[in-house]
Amino acid sequence: MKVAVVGATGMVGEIMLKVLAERNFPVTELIPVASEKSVGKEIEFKGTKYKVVGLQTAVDMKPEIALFSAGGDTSKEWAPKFAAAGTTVIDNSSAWRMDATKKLVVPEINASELTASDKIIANPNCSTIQMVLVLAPLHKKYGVKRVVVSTYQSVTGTGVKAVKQLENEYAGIQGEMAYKYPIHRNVIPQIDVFEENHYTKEEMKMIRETKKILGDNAIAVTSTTVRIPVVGGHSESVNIEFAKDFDVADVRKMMHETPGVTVQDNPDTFTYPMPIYAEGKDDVFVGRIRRDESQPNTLNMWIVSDNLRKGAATNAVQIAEYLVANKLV
Ligand code: 11C
Repeated sequence: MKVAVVGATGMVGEIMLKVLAERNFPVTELIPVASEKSVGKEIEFKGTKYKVVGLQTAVDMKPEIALFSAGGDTSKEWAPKFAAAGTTVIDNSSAWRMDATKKLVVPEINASELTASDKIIANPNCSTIQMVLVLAPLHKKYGVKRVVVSTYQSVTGTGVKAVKQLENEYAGIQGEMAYKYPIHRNVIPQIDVFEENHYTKEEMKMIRETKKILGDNAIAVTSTTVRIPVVGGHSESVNIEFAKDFDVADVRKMMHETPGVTVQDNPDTFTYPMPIYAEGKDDVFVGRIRRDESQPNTLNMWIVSDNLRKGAATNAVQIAEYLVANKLV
């Protein structure tokens, strides 16, 4: 496969290259793509050096697959150009996610919807992916009625500038700010811009994308998304009300059996998911599984995952793997 990675020098792009190599994706030719200021730079992939090229050069090279992580504006403009050249684009931005003509895919849940005519495929938001992976099997068995989620999100979700802000503040250095407020020794209850209803865009992504991926508009979701001074991954407190009653032991068993999910849940040994364990791993970790005793048919859980891995790069590469395995590219 001739594979282009658009945004190859960015934070997610670098992990995409790492994940492609780790999972031995059948890359015969790699095309690292970035903005004009990075063109000509060299990047290494599996021991071979490749020169970064610009977007038009990459389109002309007609890759079979292009993994995009270069922001919504680049995706809006360039994904259709790659698609017109016959490339299948897997896009990590929010540009196409809610477009009714595009599939929004978490492979373990809905890859079977993909066909060879899907030329632009959307990768969901990181905080959505880790939650829906856990919700999907529970929805099948018990019917999810309502989800209340509060997130504790890593600064890596914002990008290098935010990681630098945290490091600078930690070291007591004045530097550029990615956020309006200090993040070291702080918690910021705003991720992305505010929408008209006073929810943030990140919160609305969790609400809208969950319904689309699970294919059920009747699921009620409400979300509060919060940035915390952490780098290893996003954490989520999730409260789920089901249509039917459940057995906690059965929920735990289902979680053990769900591909891509690892259960870390033992109060006796103080075992629960944390970003320091999730960082650099592909799985979604779930723990603190317990009944919400305040109302019927309701469950509490704690979900943690490396937002740059399953929340972005790994999910995109898994979509590409599905396309290859099913001869859709
Ligand atoms: C964050 N979830 O943590 C965001 C980053 O729509 O893919 C990813 C934004 C997106 O800030």
